[in-house]
Amino acid sequence: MATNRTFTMIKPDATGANNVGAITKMIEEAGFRIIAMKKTALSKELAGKFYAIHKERPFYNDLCAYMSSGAIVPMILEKDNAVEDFRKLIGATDPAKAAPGTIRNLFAKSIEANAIHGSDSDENAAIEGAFFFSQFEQF
Ligand code: RTP
Ligand code: MG
Repeated sequence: MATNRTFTMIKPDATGANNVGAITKMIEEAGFRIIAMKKTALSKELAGKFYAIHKERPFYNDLCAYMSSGAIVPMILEKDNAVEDFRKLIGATDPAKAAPGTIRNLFAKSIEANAIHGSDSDENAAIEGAFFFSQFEQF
């Protein structure tokens, strides 16, 4: 996959609060093009697979329960320097530390229910995008 792509997922707290439109608007206004998008949900088992990298972390079980607690909106996004620029747009993991005007500053409820995911590398962006979308769903 081209290195100008990243993967994101609007999390259950934000879909539950009807913030999908507001968040998607911020993403587009920041210059990202939506290449793939859908509304779906994860079982606890699939959430565990998606976040397998965090298996040994103390928050892993809570995270899997939380990520399967409601609807999610996964997306593949395109922009120059996508991974790094998107992490800046969403802000720090803990909304109390997220810079003003970032998506997590505006919409996250807690360090766990923090509104949105953003891939941390080009390699993970490709893996995570392929977890949710086939090549025929990317435009
Ligand atoms: P993400 O992968 O979702 O974009 O978030 P991130 O890189 O900013 O943070 P990461 O360390 O990868 O953690 C993944 C997600 O786990 C939840 N978390 N809970 N209770 C806690 O201390 C804690 N720490 C992290 C968050 O939902 C975080 O986004
Ligand atoms: Mg992460």
